[in-house]
Amino acid sequence: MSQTENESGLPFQEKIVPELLRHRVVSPEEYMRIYRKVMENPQEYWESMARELDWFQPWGKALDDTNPPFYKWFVGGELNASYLTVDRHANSWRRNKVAIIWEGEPWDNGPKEARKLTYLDLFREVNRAAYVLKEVYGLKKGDRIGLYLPMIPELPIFMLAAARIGVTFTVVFSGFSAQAVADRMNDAEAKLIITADGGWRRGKVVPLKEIVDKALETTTTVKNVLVVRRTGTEVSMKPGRDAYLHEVMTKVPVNAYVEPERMKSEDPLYILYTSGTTGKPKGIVHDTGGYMTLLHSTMKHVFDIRDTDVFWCTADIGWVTGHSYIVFGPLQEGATEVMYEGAMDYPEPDRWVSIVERHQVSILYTSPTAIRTFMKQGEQWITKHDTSSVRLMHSVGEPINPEAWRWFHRLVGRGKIPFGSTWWMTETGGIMISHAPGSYLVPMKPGTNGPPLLGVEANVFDDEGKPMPEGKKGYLVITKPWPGMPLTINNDPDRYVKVYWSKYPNVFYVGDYAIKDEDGYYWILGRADEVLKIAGHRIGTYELESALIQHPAVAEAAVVGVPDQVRGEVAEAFVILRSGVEPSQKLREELVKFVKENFGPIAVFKEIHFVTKLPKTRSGKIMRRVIRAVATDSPVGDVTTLEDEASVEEVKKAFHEFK
Ligand code: 6R9
Repeated sequence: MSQTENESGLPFQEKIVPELLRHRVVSPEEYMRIYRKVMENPQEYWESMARELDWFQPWGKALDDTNPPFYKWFVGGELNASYLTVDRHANSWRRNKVAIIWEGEPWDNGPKEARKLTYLDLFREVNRAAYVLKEVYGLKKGDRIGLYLPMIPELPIFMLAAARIGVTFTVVFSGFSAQAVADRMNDAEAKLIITADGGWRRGKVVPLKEIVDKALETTTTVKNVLVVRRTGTEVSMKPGRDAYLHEVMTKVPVNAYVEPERMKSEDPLYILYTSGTTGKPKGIVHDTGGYMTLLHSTMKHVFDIRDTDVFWCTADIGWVTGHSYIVFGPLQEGATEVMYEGAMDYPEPDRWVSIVERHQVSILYTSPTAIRTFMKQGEQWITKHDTSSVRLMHSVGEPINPEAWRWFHRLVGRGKIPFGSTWWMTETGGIMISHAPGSYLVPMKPGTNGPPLLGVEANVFDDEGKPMPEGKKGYLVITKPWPGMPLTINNDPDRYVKVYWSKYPNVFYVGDYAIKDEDGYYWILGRADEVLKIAGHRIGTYELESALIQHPAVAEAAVVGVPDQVRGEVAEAFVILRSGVEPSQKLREELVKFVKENFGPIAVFKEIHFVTKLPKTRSGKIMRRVIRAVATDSPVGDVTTLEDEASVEEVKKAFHEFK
């Protein structure tokens, strides 16, 4: 079955099938009218969303803004995220409804291992896991734990178990290496880390336990390691410190019940580390009440979630997208969702299409990088399967180029279903700017993010904080507090104020470039700072530079992002070697390998160039703007603040030698 684009000659937006959907198709003007009405009192809107959750204790005030920017939502309210996602459904007609359809990686024309967990199963597993945390490890409200697990059901189960007893968790993406694990455990002061003997990824075992052992050489607070047996790989177990989950579980009653803690709305739920412009990753702390409210609102309006749906967010739980739209968002709605281990396109490019077909996925949430990879592999892998169950799609993580949008919309969206690009970030907790097929849907335009959601006030500012005219590029900002916003940066409230709330008074500075068009749609163009999005993974240039200079051959390094056809962006490094070290192709390869081992395999370099000088200001700061201009063949602009102009020539020469 192959369709041609626009076969009816109609523009995409008129080909939507309204009978499948709950939304009203509205014109941009009509949407803006509804939006402005809501924005006369956004707190009232957010309260109407919050009321649809189950609270142990209702809140008093919707927003406490007495100590900006440390806003608190739904003050006085009490609730529990584990209760909302698990108990609520296990105690309802959804008890025997499937919550999670899980497929593991060893894959041979289908999964070798698969699990289906109903809401009752999930309730039991989460309670038993909470019992382990509470009774075996003695953890209590306010303690912190780390999770370094592959994409197996134990990961959401332990997240929910921690939330149940008020333990704040921090998940480390399983593609990060020992240093990242150690830094995060130390900053979060984690007492326990839960990991696995390994995880499958593209036919190889990721040695998670081994990495944890290395990380624990430099951690100060971690007392215990709990190990899930996943791959059966032989790992070393330190007596008194390490234990296997299945052994611990033999002591836990099948029907263990652990009372969910009454959490205050503003109590932290989790910490998630994310990259910024300088320094080590920031531990973004999310609250409970505001966060769960934003997720409910977006599951309803952006995803139009219903009991008949099979929801599939293809992200990894190690990133915020997985926290919000695999764990807390869909489960709070009592949805049936798909979760998978490994890669979407391994061992065959159509693994993901086979998942869609076999489970009749109806809502698909994926990334531009994934779509561009599928484009390269060819549409025959998609048309081989029936994907007509899909009724709604969105992408996330990076800007989507119109070609990729059109291609995917034609092939999987049959040229007619709603397909948006949801803009948000770790800090926002959930989606902020997006098409909303669950309520009012404005016509789609390939590549856009659409208008801000109801309740969210955004803008595009110039350097002085004046709104940019339509069609002009500026800095994306959020101008009103929203539920789901960070509580703070862990251990560093000053940094929270400085990074997000200091460029403009009382306005949240995002760090993205954007354009607002004549219809009020936003087009987010990419980061305005030293943050890369490699295949949608957020990585600071600073982190890659630090990884490079740990190599004994490297004296200095500057990393910039350059465009890449599939991954959106990749890194390009300019390296000064220590005296006496000779540049060579072998060394280049060694450095790439070194960074992958020491930072993580998600670091993808286009090239590593050797130079003897880097463009710096007189105060010694590397001018990445100049380097990026060279690496993207664009004009270098003003270089009057440079210490040594010859450095630019040298970077140019190095770049052109290896283009
Ligand atoms: C959810 C997530 C945040 C950064 C953000 C922006 C980019 C995310 C986007 C998008 C254009 C979209 N980004 N979604 N850019 N269109 N639909 O990705 O969080 O990892 O914190 O990254 O991702 O640059 O600033 P996070």
